[in-house]
Amino acid sequence: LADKKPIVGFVLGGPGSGKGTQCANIVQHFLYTHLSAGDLLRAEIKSGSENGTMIQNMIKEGKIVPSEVTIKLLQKAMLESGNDKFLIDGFPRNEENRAAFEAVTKIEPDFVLFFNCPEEEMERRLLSRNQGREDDNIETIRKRFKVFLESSIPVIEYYKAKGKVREIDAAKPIEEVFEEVKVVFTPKDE
Ligand code: UP5
Ligand code: MG
Repeated sequence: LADKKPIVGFVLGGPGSGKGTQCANIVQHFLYTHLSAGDLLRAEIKSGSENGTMIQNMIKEGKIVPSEVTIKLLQKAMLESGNDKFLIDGFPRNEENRAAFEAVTKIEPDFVLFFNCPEEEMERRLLSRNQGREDDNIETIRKRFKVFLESSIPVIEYYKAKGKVREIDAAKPIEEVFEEVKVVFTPKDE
């Protein structure tokens, strides 16, 4: 990481848009390491770290965890992976996340995947996920949608203005979404 600039793609989209599902597909076909910021934060809660309670409370409220916490976890995971190509899933979620990541790591994303999906469909998916996530209840889901619209959409707009956004219609079945995703990777990797 120190001597070579890694290749980074941010994977953004609303709660339940399919970021994690599609990243799992991508890493089976392309040589990227998938880092979900949400998964790293949930692992941090489980590990019993001193930040755990704070993180848990913020996730329950659909709020964005302070960027220094998330960035530290991402940097550690990047280093430990030994890879130099990353899909960073669910981060950055606001302008402050974005600016802090670029300032701290000196990394700018090569591309941004944006999974665009209507709220009704995302809500349906989250309510039927059944994986025991503390934020998959209708009250928290509404808060997550609001934070996405107010704080995360501006990040996507920022990268759109830089020509980095690859927008995917995420409302289709998983396999059809992946067909669209593959196109983004294939010309670059061949
Ligand atoms: N599913 C997926 N694709 C489907 C399709 N095409 N058709 C039908 N069903 C589909 O998918 C969700 C569900 O839908 C699954 O059951 C799946 O099978 C099905 P998934 O791939 O998990 O969607 P994803 O977009 O990853 O949804 P997720 O709930 O993980 O998104 P969030 O962005 O809400 O969650 P995340 O884990 O990124 O963040 C959670 C919280 O952590 C945030 O609210 C915030 O409080 C905190 N956080 C931070 O503070 N900072 C960060 O940087 C990151 C997170
Ligand atoms: Mg996810």
